[in-house]
Amino acid sequence: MTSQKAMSPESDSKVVCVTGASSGIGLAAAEVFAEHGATLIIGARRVDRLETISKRLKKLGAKDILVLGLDVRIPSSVEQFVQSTLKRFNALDVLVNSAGLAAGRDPLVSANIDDWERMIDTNVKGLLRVTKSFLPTMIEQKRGHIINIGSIAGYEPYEGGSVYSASKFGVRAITKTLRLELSGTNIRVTIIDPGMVNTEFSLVRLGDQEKADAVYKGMMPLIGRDVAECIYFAASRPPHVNVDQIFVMPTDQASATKVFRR
Ligand code: NDP
Ligand code: 8X3
Repeated sequence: MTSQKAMSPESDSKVVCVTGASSGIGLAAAEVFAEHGATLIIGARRVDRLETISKRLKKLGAKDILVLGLDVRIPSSVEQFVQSTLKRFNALDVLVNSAGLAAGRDPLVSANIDDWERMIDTNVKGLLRVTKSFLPTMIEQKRGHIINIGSIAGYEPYEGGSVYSASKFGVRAITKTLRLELSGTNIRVTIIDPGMVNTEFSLVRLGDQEKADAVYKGMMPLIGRDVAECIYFAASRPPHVNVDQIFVMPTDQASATKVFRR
């Protein structure tokens, strides 16, 4: 396989912050950036996992790594996360907002209101909070790249997904708004919208490994790495290129609800 390093030197030695780096897409994104020599700040609630991951990232080629506990729902946690990052590196080139979740798959009438709050607090308010806290630095340094993880659910609602979908419609609206508001600042804004990715997402959503496995039964889902490579592609374009959006779906998934199963 040809070295991606040679193919796209743009992200080498960039300072890259990944939220939700303890699992799935965020973890895979951190790995790809590490392979390209980036300096990484990795955040999530499970710091023990991040510590282990950090050792691997170093071996993969990360220039420097800062591990920080982060709960995007808690303002003081976000504030501390951002301050620690800026204190150590005094700059941020790329922010990957991958922290997120779905909770439950019940119809709206019987859904658990606590689940709604978890999803909105994490996927929408958490993403907003982290982004807002890093933006003054990006504006001042006259460069930066915000990469949000949306979803096919941000375009196509499905039964049992009302609030998760609403949160991802929200991520799309926020991304577009930022793209408009940041015009002329040199800051790039991208949304990556995946279909089904086999991560811990379904386990978190359904709370049961058997049910989570059934989501991907008979079909070939994406893996975190597939999405991470899209993230890296966007981040490694030359500065005059803004990849606005990448839709990435499993070949077996033609829409939010049409999935081919063998
Ligand atoms: P995972 O469950 O594997 O990873 C989710 C990550 O988010 C974990 O690192 C978790 O870390 C972190 N996280 C969750 N809540 C918080 C919080 N309050 N504060 C900080 N970090 C948090 O799922 P994915 O990697 O699949 O999900 C990543 C993103 O991709 C999400 O936004 C999801 O909506 C989106 N997505 C996923 C798809 C899929 O099919 N898997 C498809 C389309 C989009 P920790 O628990 O340690 O805090
Ligand atoms: C996750 C993909 O189809 O479960 O965003 O909504 S789906």
